[in-house]
Order: sequence, then structure tokens, then C-alpha cells
Amino acid sequence: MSKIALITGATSGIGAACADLLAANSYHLILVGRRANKLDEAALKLTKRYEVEVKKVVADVRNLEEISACFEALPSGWKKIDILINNAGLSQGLDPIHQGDIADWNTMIDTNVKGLLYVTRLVSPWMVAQKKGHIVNIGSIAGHEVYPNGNVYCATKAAVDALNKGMRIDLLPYGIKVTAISPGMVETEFSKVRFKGDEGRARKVYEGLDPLTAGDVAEAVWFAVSRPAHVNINEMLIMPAAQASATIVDRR
Ligand code: NDP
Ligand code: 8X3
Repeated sequence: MSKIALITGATSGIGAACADLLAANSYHLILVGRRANKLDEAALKLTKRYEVEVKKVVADVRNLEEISACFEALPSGWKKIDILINNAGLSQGLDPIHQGDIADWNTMIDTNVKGLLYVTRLVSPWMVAQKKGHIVNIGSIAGHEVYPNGNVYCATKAAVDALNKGMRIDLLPYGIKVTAISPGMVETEFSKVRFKGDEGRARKVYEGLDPLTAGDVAEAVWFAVSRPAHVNINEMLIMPAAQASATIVDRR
């Protein structure tokens, strides 16, 4: 079997773009997400367009029992994972700390931090056993700079930054590379999800500038995973040309 990549949050945005680019480079894929119809569409498109096999895992990364049962059920050949892309994540709300919705906080912490940890805990022992692998964690500018009302989302991405560094240290003896790809604004479903379906408010985030596309981020992921064996990209921070920092953007 040729190489295998497991991508969480592959039903949309950055995860879907990574799936496309890795399939174009002959990777077989394990695609994880909650929306079964979107996974069906992606699997159909990718298997038709590229000569690759796709396994669909319809599961919620917050649910350890569910995700664990789905991964355990994979045929043994599919557990020889070369690349894990920890991408599933979201923001919920944009409120000052004293008005934050605690359910939103739990969703972000459970998905962006605990979900990433669950998936890593399940997949990394397989990589350790084969003494190779590459884990790519999708971080954010929000893990490096805190912006007004970003509080808990920024904290989850700062946690991803710390975990990225910690994983690299712990997995070093096993030949496993660990990379963070940390983008600024990317136009995906992210803002629609943050504003709970308010498309007008989501559109405003990207008004008057050219944000990154999911494809731009996938290309950065591909650059990292296609380096020679002796090279590791520790982190890439990628911004739209019109964004100088988390809060400073040039809108025309
Ligand atoms: P999208 O909303 O387009 O995609 C998010 C993906 O995560 C979807 O496939 C969604 O799938 C999946 N997901 C969310 N929650 C869960 C869950 N509980 N279990 C399994 N899958 C889940 O946003 P992006 O592509 O922009 O986001 C991808 C990553 O990039 C996130 O980690 C985000 O924080 C990060 N990021 C985004 C930036 C941006 O500006 N867009 C900038 C910097 C980082 P489904 O709903 O089907 O489960
Ligand atoms: C998503 C980008 O700027 O909303 O991580 O934090 S931002």
C-alpha cells in the first residue's frame, strides 16, 4: 500500500483542501468529520479524480469512545499512517470574557484541545511502532497573539502551540516529525461557524481584503510534509498580505 494520511475536519475548508492535495500526490486517505454527506461527497470526488482509496470516519473528535472504536476498526494496513493532520477545530462566539457563553468555551476546548489530544493519543503509538510519521497540527495566529474577545479561542490555539512543541520533544526518539501550520485569516466555513450561521457577519470578516484560501494553507502543509527525511519544518506562520497581525488589516 502506498502512503496514508489521516485528516481530521476533512469535510470543509483547510482539511478538505489538504485531502485534495494529498490525494493528488497519491496518498490514500482516512477522512474524519461529523457530516457524513460531506465525507461521502469528498470520498467520491477524490477516488474518481485521483487513483487513491479513501476511508471515511464519521465521528466527533470530542467523543473518545466513538473515535477510538472507529480507529480500532480500521484494517491493520490502514493503521500504518504516515501523516496525521490535526485540523478539526472551530471558534464559537466572540464575546468579552465576562459575557462569554460557557457552552461555547467547552465546545472550543473539547474540540481544539481535547479532540486533538484524543486523536494524537490514538494514532501516535502506531507511528512510534513503525518509527516514522509526521504530525501536522493546525494552529493559528491566535495561538501567538491574543485579540479582543478572542480569549478562549486564542487560549485553545496557544495550547495547540504548546502541544506541538511537546509532541516534537516526546516523539523525537521515534523519528516522528511534528509541524505546526498557523494561518491568519482564511476564508472557509470558520466565521460562519463562529457566528453560528450568520452569513452576513461572517462575510464582513473578509470584506475589502484578499484572505488566504484553504488551498494556500494546504500548500504550506504539503511543503512541510514533502521535505527530505532530514528536514523538519517546526512551524509556519502564514498571513494574507493584507494582514499584518491578528488585528491589523488593510481593507480597501
Ligand atoms: P471549517 O469550519 O471550514 O472546517 C472545520 C472542520 O473541522 C470541518 O471539517 C468540521 O467538520 C471539523 N470539525 C469541527 N468540529 C469537529 C468535531 N467535533 N469532530 C470532528 N470534526 C470537527 O474551518 P477551517 O477549515 O478554517 O478550520 C480548520 C482549522 O483551521 C481549525 O482548527 C481552525 O481553528 C484553524 N484555523 C482557521 C483559520 C481561519 O481563518 N479559517 C485561521 C487559523 C486557523 P464537521 O462539521 O463535518 O464535523
Ligand atoms: C482563526 C483566525 O484571526 O480568527 O484562527 O484567530 S482568527
